[in-house]
Amino acid sequence: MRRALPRAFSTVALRSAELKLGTPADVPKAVQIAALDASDGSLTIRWHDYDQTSTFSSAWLRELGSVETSEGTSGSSDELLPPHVLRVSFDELRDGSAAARWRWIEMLAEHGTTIVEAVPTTVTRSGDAVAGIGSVVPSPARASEGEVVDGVRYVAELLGPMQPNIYGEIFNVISKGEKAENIAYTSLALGPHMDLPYYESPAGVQLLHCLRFDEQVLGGETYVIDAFAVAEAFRRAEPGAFEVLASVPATFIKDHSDRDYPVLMSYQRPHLAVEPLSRRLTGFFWSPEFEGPLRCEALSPSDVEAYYEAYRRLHAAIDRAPKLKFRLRPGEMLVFNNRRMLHGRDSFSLGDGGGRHLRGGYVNIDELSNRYNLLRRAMTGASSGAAVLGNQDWSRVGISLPPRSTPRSTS
Ligand SMILES: O=C(O)CCC(=O)C(=O)O
Ligand SMILES: [Fe+2]
Repeated sequence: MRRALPRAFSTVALRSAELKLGTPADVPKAVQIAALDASDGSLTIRWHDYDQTSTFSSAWLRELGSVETSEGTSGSSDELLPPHVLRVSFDELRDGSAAARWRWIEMLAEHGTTIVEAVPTTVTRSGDAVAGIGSVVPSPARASEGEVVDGVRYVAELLGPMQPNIYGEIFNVISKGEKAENIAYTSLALGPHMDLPYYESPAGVQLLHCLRFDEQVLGGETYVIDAFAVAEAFRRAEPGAFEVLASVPATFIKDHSDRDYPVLMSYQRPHLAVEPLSRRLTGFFWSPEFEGPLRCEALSPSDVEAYYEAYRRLHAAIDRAPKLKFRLRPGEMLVFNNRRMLHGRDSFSLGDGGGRHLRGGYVNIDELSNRYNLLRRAMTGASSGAAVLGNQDWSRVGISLPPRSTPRSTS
């Protein structure tokens, strides 16, 4: 069932926005308005019990009251389209204008996938302040001019600090045969998945920099799928199965103690996270290679059966979903939102003396959210946007920030 949230403003909520000191617990149960005036694009309230007048701009009120439904995101039609991708050159990001950085981050936040072209293997840092937005884009580069850093780190840090993880901050995707700590480090096919699903905070943005992809290598194409679009189409087609996968906790597990950095991590949660009032989708967790048996004691045998039936259906829907596929070329870096897009790869054979080498890393999803919010406000003046971050934020858009200077109070 879908239910729209009320759009009316509660006087209590408006009053709470006026609290300069204190917390929501200090807001009285009932708040009365003595006089209202709506003119000049703003609303002025004289409070009954306070010797105070508050003015709220209509833009601020619109943001406070706006509730976006899932319709209108990609995937609103039953015919799913392949994900969008923005291609941008490394030089444009490095030396370019604020507009280039904003376009890249906006695309990443709103559509989930970008490719940065011609990224060098290592980058020498130089004063990296971007004209006009220097203060909202804290650049690590400015603190360490002249330092030589990995290309993955350089691009990652345009978004925020790298996310440490069990594969190290920067990892190499090379076929290692028997010694592989992960199926990704073989030449086998990888079905659609997210990385680090057994973390409380799975990888946010994933970067995969192609260092080598020889012509004789057969296969090995990388692809992405918009999991949120698939889930919305799945909900329309199979509402019952959707609800099962939004309520039964799956088990995500990584049990590998025989490695340099031993790991035993497990996390239970439903595949689909939904906000309980509107049932809007806020998160998608899917990584079949890292899923273990259901473990919830509260489940009955029929719940377990329903889970596996629903699982098979969603698995098939993901399989059918349109993929955006790339045979990455050396220098290209695929940068995508691991919380919203599933990714995978075709199997490959190296051919005669061929090699395939990707270098990867992650940035926490909160860093993308932060950078997107700041740039959006600096570039457009808006304080909420249409990002689908998959970060389990109940506002769906991932952000609902108070505008910079309103409301104003006069005593
Ligand atoms: O080899 C690829 O194209 C992707 C590997 C992968 O899934 C990963 O490193 O997370
Ligand atoms: Fe992966």
